[in-house]
Amino acid sequence: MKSVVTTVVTAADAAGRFPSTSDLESVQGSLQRAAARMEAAEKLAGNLDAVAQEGYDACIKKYSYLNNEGEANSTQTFKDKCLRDIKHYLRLVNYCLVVGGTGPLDEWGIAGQREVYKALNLPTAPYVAALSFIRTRGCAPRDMSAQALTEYNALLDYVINSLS
Ligand SMILES: CCC1=C(C)/C(=C/C2=NC(=C\c3[nH]c(/C=C4\NC(=O)[C@H](C)[C@H]4CC)c(C)c3CCC(=O)O)/C(CCC(=O)O)=C2C)NC1=O
Repeated sequence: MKSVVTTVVTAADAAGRFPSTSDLESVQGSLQRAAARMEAAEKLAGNLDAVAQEGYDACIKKYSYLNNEGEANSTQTFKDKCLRDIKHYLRLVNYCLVVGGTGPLDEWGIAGQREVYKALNLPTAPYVAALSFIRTRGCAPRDMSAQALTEYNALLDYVINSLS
């Protein structure tokens, strides 16, 4: 599993050197943000189903053609899979918050996603709409502290970007 520590150590290793001062500073910076990330992970986990549902509802409202016959939200199975996909992304965001790096998203969410959606003939814009809506909904201090929200939003931006 890739984390802030393994990323830095692997890079230094590959270059045949010990981690430099700036490598260590980046690890230290990440460790200092760990409390904020853990808070975000905990709050997200506690509310994940409701957050995913809101994102799903917003994206289907925006792209209501998806409900038409033959489209990707037209059957109960498809609806369930769509909501499940949004939950997958949120769960991966959660793992990234815990490990302090984008490894889980990169390896399990983003690698190959374009090919999968293309093969299944699924548009990515509704995913972007769902996650962007979710991005606008998080609110500090109501949902989590400002620092935690910054960490959470950065990962949402990262996924949104990968799908845009
Ligand atoms: C852990 C990371 C992970 C992701 C991200 C993931 C996505 C994912 N979504 C899939 C299907 C699917 N995903 C959707 C989703 C949608 N329907 C809509 O109207 C919208 C466009 C969209 C929701 C925003 C649908 C309808 C299918 C089934 C498509 C089909 O069978 O033709 C499939 C094919 C396998 C299956 O049917 O379960 C994968 C791999 N799987 C994973 O393991």
